[in-house]
Amino acid sequence: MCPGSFDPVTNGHIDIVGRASRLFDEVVVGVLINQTKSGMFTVEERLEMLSEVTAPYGNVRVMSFHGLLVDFCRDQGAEVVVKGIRAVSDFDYELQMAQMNIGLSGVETLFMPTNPLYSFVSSSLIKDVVKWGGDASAYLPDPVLTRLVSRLKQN
Ligand code: COD
Repeated sequence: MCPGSFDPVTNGHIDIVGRASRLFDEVVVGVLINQTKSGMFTVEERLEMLSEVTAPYGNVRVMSFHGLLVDFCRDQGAEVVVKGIRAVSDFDYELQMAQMNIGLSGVETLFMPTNPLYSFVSSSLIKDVVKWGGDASAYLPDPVLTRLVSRLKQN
């Protein structure tokens, strides 16, 4: 299980999903439906972009979920959550979530060190860079960059 907001999916996310797809028979990418945070892209748009960019892997399914991650893992038969760690600052929060999740249901969390090419990449930073005309082409897949640029032009 690779969960997240994916608003939008970046090359950092894809790197983790791709590496997970080599370690496990099947990978579920779970997009959180967050009722309190609307985001730039709708959940349907995020699913579309994720499906397009993960299609080459063959063993990756993209789905949305709401509520607890551990419940979604149980429903999908996923026994391991895979998380990318960019920096020590990620680790503090991720460790807390991993321990809560194992306490709630026994689901394991596997931390993968980020590819150094993407260690500073986050969806929110990328949106800001593109908004102000910066070149984010190294950090986003082409179809995602195209959609982001056109979304920002509309706003
Ligand atoms: N390089 C490597 N990995 C990265 C990068 C990068 N550049 N950017 C992001 N990642 C990885 C991280 O592992 C991150 O966790 C994941 O991708 C998703 O990132 P985001 O930013 O899209 O998503 P988040 O951090 O907003 O997602 C948080 C969750 C949805 C996973 C979390 O809130 C959750 O599990 N919610 C469900 C409710 C629940 O169960 N709550 C109790 C938790 S204990």
